[in-house]
Amino acid sequence: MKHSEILEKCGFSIDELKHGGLAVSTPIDGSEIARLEMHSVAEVESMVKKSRAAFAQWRSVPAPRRGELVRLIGEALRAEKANLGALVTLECGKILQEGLGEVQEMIDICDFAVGLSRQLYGLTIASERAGHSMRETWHPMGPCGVITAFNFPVAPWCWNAALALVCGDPVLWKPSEKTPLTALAVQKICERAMQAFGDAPADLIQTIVGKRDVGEAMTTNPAVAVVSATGSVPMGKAVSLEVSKRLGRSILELGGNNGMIVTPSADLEMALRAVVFSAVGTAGQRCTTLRRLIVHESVYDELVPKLISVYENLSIGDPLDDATLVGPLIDTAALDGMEQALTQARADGGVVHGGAQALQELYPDAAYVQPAIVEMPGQTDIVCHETFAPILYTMKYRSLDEAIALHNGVPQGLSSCIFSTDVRETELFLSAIGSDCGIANVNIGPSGAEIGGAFGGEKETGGGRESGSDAWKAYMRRQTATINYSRELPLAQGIKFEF
Ligand code: UN1
Repeated sequence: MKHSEILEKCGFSIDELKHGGLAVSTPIDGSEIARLEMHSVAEVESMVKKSRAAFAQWRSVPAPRRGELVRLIGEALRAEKANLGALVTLECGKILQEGLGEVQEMIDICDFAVGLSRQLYGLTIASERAGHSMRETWHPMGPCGVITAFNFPVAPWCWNAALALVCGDPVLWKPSEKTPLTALAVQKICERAMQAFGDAPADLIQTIVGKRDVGEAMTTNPAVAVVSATGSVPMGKAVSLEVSKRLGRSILELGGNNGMIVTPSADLEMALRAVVFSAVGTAGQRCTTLRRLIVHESVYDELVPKLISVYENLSIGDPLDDATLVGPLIDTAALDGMEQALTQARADGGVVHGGAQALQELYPDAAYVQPAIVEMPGQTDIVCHETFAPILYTMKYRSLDEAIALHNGVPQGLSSCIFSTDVRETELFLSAIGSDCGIANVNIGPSGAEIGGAFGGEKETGGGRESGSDAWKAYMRRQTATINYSRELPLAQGIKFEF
């Protein structure tokens, strides 16, 4: 499909993509596909005001009715899956299967949120006083600002937005400046859904186009009650500082440096398949990408050479082509980052397999690479650093305790997994002295999480949880009510206060 055709199918007219200071290019060949007007800081201030006005109405709409809007958004996404999936591929370079998978995550979280809209349950609590009852109620919080990264340009927005909307919070979206088109396409879809809904408040869902300054204008505004940010650790630290300065609430989903432990009892065929998908998928640009493979010394020589030969035959190329498994990196800066990491790994004694730039003649302005496997003598600093590229560091271990220590010995704590058929090993990995990550899998790679679980992790990953389970609570304020239905006024803690 032609690039312009993908844009047209997502509802863009050629004219609206011609003017403005933000140039958007496709990582497929590095060519410019659009120019967009950017919002100014003053415009963002007025958008936040409008969001606040939308909140005044939306919070009074019954939650199941709010769920109806999310149902309509989910339906519209179902209808647009093929078009939006292709735009994800065009704008961020992930292969079409993964572009479609990302839209599927949006649809799934909408379904989840619709059910949730009838289940925003609070507790009832036993009161210590006679004739008293206590209960917790969850109320809407206020406008929710969502910052998203280029590598998952649409799904993380939807994990946040679908929950925020049923929770009664309007949404302001600041997408990565590298992927504003997918955001604007989703905004168009939401606008159609809001029209079908009928009486959604104006400006319930808004998208901010621009760079860091407009993101900051949103983040620092005290009217934005919740800020949810996905991206790099430096970005997350900046957001967290700004939001805490005003004692706002932030939800952070930042870097990962995800590991897999392969034990002697592992099914190595399964492990191999899981490694390839999770290390090479999205060209190593998922926050859940497998970056560290920690293999027992007795099976290392069986697994790693096979892996190296699979890597030699991976199809690298145009991500819109069905046969491709590895698309481009987002830009040449990412390529530089990969090359620097490989140079450092070699200096640390690592043996690099693959890792060269690919398809340079065909795409001189793009950044295609052969995924790399680097056999490391130990977990040096570069292994502890998240390089957003397809580099898989391999290391050997002797005892499971040593493997777990290596595994946890990095600053990030997002996702993790163990391949083993020994229940003692797998349960230890999942126990309090096992993996220290927010996600811990058994016989599944670290990437490709389902939306039903809470998504996020500890340490430099930021501690936030999005998507499933009870992540919705972060988008609401909890109110504790104590109700006295007696004719007395006893004080708690048995305090006497007679006058
Ligand atoms: C991300 O890279 O920011 O588990 C999100 C996964 C996807 C989400 C990745 N469901 O890999």
